[in-house]
Amino acid sequence: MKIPTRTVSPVTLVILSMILIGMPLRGTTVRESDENDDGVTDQWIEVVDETTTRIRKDRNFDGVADYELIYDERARKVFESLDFNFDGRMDDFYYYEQGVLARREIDIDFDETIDLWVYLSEGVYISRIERDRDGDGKVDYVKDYGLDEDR
Ligand SMILES: [Ca+2]
Ligand SMILES: [Ca+2]
Ligand SMILES: [Ca+2]
Ligand SMILES: [Ca+2]
Repeated sequence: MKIPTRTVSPVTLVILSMILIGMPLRGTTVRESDENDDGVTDQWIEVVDETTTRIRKDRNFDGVADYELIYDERARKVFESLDFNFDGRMDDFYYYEQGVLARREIDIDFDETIDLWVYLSEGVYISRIERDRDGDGKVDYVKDYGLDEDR
């Protein structure tokens, strides 16, 4: 639970605390929609808290969400994930810092363990690649890219 403190006076803060203590925690609000009008929900927008909103989508309309996006109060991406092969399990993950893509993690063989980590600078330049080539969950190959190189 976060209370904005920058512009809040002490009195307001006390009142806010009383309200928060006195009220049961409200559940998250989920807004559902049916983008392809087939009668089955395929998009969920969930306000998790003041700083976090989560969108989930069912891109192939099989009833199972296969895309997730989390963004912050300034509409900057925080996290994104994708079920590339539509088996119901996410396998492609995007981690953002200040809204800029910093790292991507991919489960190449869809066995629910990450095989490839890609680190980016400025959101586009690959700075480092890590691989787990034998599938034991541990990195066994690392490639660092010089900052002067294009890729
Ligand atoms: Ca639908
Ligand atoms: Ca789906
Ligand atoms: Ca998958
Ligand atoms: Ca894997």
